[in-house]
Amino acid sequence: MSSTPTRKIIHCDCDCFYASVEMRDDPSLRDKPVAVGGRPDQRGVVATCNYAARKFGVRSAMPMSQAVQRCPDLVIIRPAMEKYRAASRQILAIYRDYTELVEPLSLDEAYLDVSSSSHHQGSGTLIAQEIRARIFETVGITASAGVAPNKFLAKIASDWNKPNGQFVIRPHEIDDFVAQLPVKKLHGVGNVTAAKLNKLGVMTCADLRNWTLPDLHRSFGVFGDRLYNLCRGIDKREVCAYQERKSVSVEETYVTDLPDLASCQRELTQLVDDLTARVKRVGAEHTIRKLYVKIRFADFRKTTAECVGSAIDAEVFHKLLETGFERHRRPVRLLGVGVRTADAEETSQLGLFGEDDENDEGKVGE
Ligand code: DCP
Ligand code: MG
Repeated sequence: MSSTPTRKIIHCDCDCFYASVEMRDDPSLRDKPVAVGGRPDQRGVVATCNYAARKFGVRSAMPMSQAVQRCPDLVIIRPAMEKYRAASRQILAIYRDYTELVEPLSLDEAYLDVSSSSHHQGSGTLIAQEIRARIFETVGITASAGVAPNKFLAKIASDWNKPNGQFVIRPHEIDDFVAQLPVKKLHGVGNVTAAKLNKLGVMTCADLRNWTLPDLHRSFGVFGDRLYNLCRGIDKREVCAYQERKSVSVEETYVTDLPDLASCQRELTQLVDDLTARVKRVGAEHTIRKLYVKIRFADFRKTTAECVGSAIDAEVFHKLLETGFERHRRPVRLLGVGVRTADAEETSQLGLFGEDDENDEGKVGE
């Protein structure tokens, strides 16, 4: 097969990031269940929660009112994004001491390619250990890390011994490790695809390996290629240090549902103004390729209407809103408007079968 040399990729992910920063700043929170997010009486959602709260079943993206039902003693803290951004900058600076090839995925998560690093004689294990120790000393929070020959495996590995742990997958261990993984763990396989596979009797990657490439193509289109490789532990994606942003958006969850299309149209105007300002701020005006409107209905169903476009156009957004609204015609709890930018095409390929439309109630903050 490929003769490219084995790479060493680290995926680093802080533990309950926003909550850890809050516990650092107020140690009396350490032994209590803590959630960071919006107010329960104003339809706030949980951005994250510490591990004590997770024991009660509290989770990211859950309505805060539900979180309080599960954990009546939950301490709720409003997000302080500036603090989290500052912590994130410190962490990034630590990563960059080990390699130029750092690809941040969010404020608390990044891939590092340390294949050419001379630290610790190039040992990914020791580099990851040192990075985690330095994050703890400098920022005062814990992080977990995965070390593996590619991004897909490094990401799974960082989750393996969470919190405050790390896990290494060496080249000769890949085959056995991946064989027993449930297909749901594969990058790009959401609930819908997993259900489809399970229905066909495919539970683990070992099951999936029985499928030929043409079979996978027939059932999954272009994504079939990716599945073929992933279930064998193959992932050639590079760590991209200078990534363009893929979309810019703004959204709002309303304290009371917007009852009809007319009230949504009224709110949309403000959102489009906010988006215009944001796109300008990040310098994305000339990379716009698509416009979209996202709607979350009162019954939590979500839809996205989008079209090709190269500039923000209020009229187009209003038409998209109408298209999206007509799909379910009921009160609306969340509206968002956004633009997709130049290099987004490739990644949107992974959102097959509409699975992006599940389980991603709006992020608080970013
Ligand atoms: N976040 C958010 N809304 C979500 C998910 C996450 O605002 N639906 C924010 C809060 C998190 C941060 O992003 O602290 C990082 O997200 P992670 O998915 O890495 O979750 P955590 O770091 O909180 O927990 P874990 O220990 O599972 O990584
Ligand atoms: Mg995290």
